[in-house]
Amino acid sequence: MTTTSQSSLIECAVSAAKTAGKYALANFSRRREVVKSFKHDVKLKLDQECQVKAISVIRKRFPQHSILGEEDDHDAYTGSAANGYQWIVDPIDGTVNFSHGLPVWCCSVGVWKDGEAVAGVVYAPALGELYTATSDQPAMCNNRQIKVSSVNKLADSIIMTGIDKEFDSKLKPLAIFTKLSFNTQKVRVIGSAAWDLCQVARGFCDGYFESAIYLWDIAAAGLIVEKAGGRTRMIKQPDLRHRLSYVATNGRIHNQLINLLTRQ
Ligand code: LIP
Repeated sequence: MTTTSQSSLIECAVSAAKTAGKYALANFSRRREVVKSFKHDVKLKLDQECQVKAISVIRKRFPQHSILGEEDDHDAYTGSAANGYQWIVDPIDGTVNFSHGLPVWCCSVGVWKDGEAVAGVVYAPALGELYTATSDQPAMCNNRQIKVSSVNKLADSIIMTGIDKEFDSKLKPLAIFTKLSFNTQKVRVIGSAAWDLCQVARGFCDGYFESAIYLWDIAAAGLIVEKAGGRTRMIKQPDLRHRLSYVATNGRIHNQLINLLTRQ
């Protein structure tokens, strides 16, 4: 891929993420307008409105590309476009945080070509943080290069994780949380996978794992981790609902973390 096309992709992804993120922040007083409530999740009107904002930016610049958004009717999704480009959008990642007024939430826009991430943007407007990466440019936070940590022992690490939306149906996330707690320095559950992954990328923590996360949560931030010198792995590939199991680390503790997670 030519550098020009990468720069046009990242420019559009930044514009889409910032348009959606700024709209969410400007409408923060409407954060409690709920479309549907679940026991451990919520769907907001602003989720839908921010996705429309982001997609309108993408469609205007790349009308031939396919787009997968968290708020879509996923049964209607027809997969990546004939030209191989797929935009993957989470308009508000950390929706429950956002709805309660917590500042840790972000808009994630990933661009994949033939199934490989080529550009990723994570914009956390309430924190003033813009994370970017392309397959041929390093990971940046607010235009400053970021790198993963040098922690090389799992026992000395902070691992970010999450409790998935449907955890009532199984206790697996809690069992993993317990196992991680005994084998790391600390485990953190912040509530925004894309932001968590960006903390691995900038070396503020050392790994991330969720047993049930969605493609739009990791599509941009996974590339940002890799371009910051880290490693990622889909332990379970996306199912028909785009749900998967995902690990990301600073590279140095990668095998230690995967061995712990896969050990009975
Ligand atoms: C959230 C993720 C988080 C996960 C939550 C939820 P959403 O995404 O960012 O890591 O633990 O269950 O999936 O729903 O806020 O876009």
